[in-house]
Amino acid sequence: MKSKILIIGACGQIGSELTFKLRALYGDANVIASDINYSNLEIVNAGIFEIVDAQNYESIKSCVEKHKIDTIYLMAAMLSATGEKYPMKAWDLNVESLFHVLNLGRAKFVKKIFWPSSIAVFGPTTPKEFTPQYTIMEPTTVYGITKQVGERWCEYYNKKYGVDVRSLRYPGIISWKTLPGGGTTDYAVEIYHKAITHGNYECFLAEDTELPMMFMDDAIKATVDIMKAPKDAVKIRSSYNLSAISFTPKQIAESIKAQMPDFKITYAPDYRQEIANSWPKNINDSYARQDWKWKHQFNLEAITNEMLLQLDKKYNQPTENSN
Ligand code: AKB
Repeated sequence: MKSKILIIGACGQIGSELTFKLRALYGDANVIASDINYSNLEIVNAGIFEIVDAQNYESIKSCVEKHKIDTIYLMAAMLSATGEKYPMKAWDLNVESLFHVLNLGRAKFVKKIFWPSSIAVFGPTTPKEFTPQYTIMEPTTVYGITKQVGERWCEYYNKKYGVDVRSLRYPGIISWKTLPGGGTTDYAVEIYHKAITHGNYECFLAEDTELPMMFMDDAIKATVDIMKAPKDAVKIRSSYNLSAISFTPKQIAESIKAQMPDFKITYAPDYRQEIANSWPKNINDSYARQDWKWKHQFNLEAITNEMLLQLDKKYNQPTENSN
């Protein structure tokens, strides 16, 4: 029997692309997209869409019952930069939504759950190079605190109640379809948009700030792969380190300049610099590579090629189907 999937937060950067991928894999009728509002019309109009409030247990449960859902991807979250502006809102959204979904798992309404964690679980006392799976974790952002506490609860619900919850520590995700919102790594998406629309970019991080990053296609592949893996292969039930590439603003600017020699970058670090400084430069994800055979595909050059190609089409050669 095919699983019936609910994506909560389907209008967002990762949720929207995950929706299209899961529909391609499992069929339109088996993947229900949901969000708190109709903010992404491409998703709203693309298939079954429900309004679901991730902070309301009954709202999620009634959607689960209505569509006989057995698998939830909980993609709704407030990210690091916005979380620093609204600490309590970030705590409430990120933690309450996770509890609701874990409790639906515990009560056997759903069989399988995906919940994203982040490199934000690490902090200034974590080793910055080749950050191990098991290491010091003292996050200094509200977002990081919610992700770390969430990881602990995922593991707890798995060990105590047998809930099949699976999780990845996403790095910064680069994509061209839907803009990210409120993250510290967002610069690595904005820079491509501004390169195409303005030919220049003012970066809110310093030129030598190295952070772990990944192309959306790789992030979606990792998400699908960990959810497809046999239960016993998923040995870590807090969250897996996940890695592809790392680069600095200067390096991404150079890769853009290789294709657009006139592109100019300037630097005006703001409050997000401190957040970035607290995170690892690169990540050791050997457990994911061993346990469920994770492998990334896109390097910086391939990402830049694809981003500039797609954004040029989007802004300079719009078609009826462009969003
Ligand atoms: C953010 O910058 O807050 C996110 C993340 C690394 O989880 N992209």
